[in-house]
Amino acid sequence: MKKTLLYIGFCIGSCALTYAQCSADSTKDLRLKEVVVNGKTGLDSIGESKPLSSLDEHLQKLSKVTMIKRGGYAWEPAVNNMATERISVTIDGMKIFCACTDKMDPVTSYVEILNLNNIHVGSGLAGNLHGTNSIGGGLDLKLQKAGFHSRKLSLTLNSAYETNGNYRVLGTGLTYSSPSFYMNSGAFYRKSNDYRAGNDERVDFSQFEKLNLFTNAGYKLSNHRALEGTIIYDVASNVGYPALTMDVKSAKGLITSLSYRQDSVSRVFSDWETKLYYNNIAHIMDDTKRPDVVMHMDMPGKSRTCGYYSTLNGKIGRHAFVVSQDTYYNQSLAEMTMYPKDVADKQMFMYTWPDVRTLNSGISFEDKYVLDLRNVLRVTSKLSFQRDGVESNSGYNTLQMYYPGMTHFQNRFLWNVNGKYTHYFKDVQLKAGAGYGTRAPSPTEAYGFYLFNSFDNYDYIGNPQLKNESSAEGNLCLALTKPRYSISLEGSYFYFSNYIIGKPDKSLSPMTLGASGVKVYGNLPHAKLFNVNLDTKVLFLRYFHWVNRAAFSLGEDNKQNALPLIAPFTYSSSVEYLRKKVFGAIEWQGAIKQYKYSPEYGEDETPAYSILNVSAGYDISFKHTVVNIKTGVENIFDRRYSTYADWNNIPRKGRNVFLSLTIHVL
Ligand SMILES: [Cu+2]
Repeated sequence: MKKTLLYIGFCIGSCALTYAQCSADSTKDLRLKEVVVNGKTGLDSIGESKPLSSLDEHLQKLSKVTMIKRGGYAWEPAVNNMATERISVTIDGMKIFCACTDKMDPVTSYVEILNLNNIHVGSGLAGNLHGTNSIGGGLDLKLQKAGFHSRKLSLTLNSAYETNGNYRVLGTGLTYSSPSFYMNSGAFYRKSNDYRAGNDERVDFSQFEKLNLFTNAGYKLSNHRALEGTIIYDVASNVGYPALTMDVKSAKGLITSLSYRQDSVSRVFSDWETKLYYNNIAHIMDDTKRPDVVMHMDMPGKSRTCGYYSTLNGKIGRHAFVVSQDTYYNQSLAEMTMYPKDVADKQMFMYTWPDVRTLNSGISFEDKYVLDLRNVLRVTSKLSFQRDGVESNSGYNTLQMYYPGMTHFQNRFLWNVNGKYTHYFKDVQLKAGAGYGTRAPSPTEAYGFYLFNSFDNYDYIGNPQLKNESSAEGNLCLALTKPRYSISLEGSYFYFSNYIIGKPDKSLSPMTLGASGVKVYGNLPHAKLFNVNLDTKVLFLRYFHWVNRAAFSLGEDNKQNALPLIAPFTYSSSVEYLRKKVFGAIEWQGAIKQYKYSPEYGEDETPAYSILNVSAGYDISFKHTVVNIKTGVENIFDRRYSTYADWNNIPRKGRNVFLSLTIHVL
């Protein structure tokens, strides 16, 4: 009886998590290959209104996720209005760190949508079990794996075209599965010229090209044990960044992993996974195509990470728990060589990331305690040790001039603890959570050296003596799920202590010509951030879905000044029609004027905007073949607009007509 109750409890728990929306979830069609708790999103790209759109475009449709845009490619994701430094982005639990000091290459730029099975969006401190230094939340990009099934071979061919930018997409995937071996491989290619903003205005330097190759394979050693491996090679070349002063010649990422999995370990322990991984990112910037370059610069960067994690799942009575131990070692190195116009003048060389090394090792724990059918308590905690510092002697000597007391390496202890209580009452789900956690400064914040930020026009210098930033978080969610409609209202509040941000230092003079000054990273006594999201879904006339979303955020520092890059009130509303093989959708999205903005960090009042998109699709199936055709028009009225998150107000795409064709041969 007890067991049955427990089982029902778990089922209710999982189902409610799937259907009610107390978690980030934006697509209608959830692929439940695995139950992901605390926020999940099925990445069923074919079911989307624009199937072969970039991963960035997929991400920006998700609740709580916003994208900071510096060009046509590689947007920077933010969760709960917190970007790279405060969130963790992992690929199947693997840690990867970008190699660009200007944030041109977020982790999400090294994968393709066809690599992924789903994206797990986690909010706040408990957002990502494998996350480190993440207080805002996390994205875990779960890779597509064919899995061990009965013998099957399938082939997918993808192609798409977009008029705006003459954007071409080609991709193919081959999947083989059998009871003891599987492999899925693919190649994906994208190329776009400069895109056009509304009113037919060309956005120079917004072109890009990208090739992605990937293979996942698995081999069953015995009934309960398997080996799995992944190789992804991704290379982007000739990428323009209209909002920045430089472009990218090439950004190469090699991502590899090997893991050992075992299920039914013992009566208590169910699954055990140990994964070893290594990734290498090489980033080369380029200013040779820009007109009027006062001084030519070479700015290569690299980031290499190796690590492992070992995760054990188990169940004792009403407790379902996960214990994970993980360690990684990262090297981040970036340099800059300046070539003066006059050949007689001396070249200048410096490290902008002086061979920063980070060793981080931690243990995390999650316990889900099913009190009874209606009440579930989840507690998560992570404790980690971090040793970081500067390996390069010349880089160390330079930084030491600014920080005489600085040591080569330093140790930090990081921890977080978080509790969430869920109550189910008929169709209503109530969640309340609270937590506290810390994060270490990023390589840029701690050791960056004269990094120019084109947003506020300041050079930035890191500060190795920064204290850890901490956050106290509270969140509340109320969701109602009926067969024909659902509503979810969710709010989160973060109170930061020792908030890390750059502040002007008048005693220093900038290195970049024309810069307004130098900012040095420091700890603000406190800052706060509040987010609220409302999501509704209505099913009507059998085949129509009406989906609405609204979000509002507010961020303030200790002097009640606005924090930078905080979204104003944004909304979207869409009606989708789906009947067997026919699909149609109309979507309206926009934002109100950005009343609260931060002039200190280079922001201005972004005007309100709204745009309209339409799309339609049709499936044709033969014996063993399914053909999916989709077409649509984005920004129908060719509005010229930019959002609060567009770096230096570069405008977004104007009218764009797309056509995609996917052929799936079973
Ligand atoms: Cu770069």
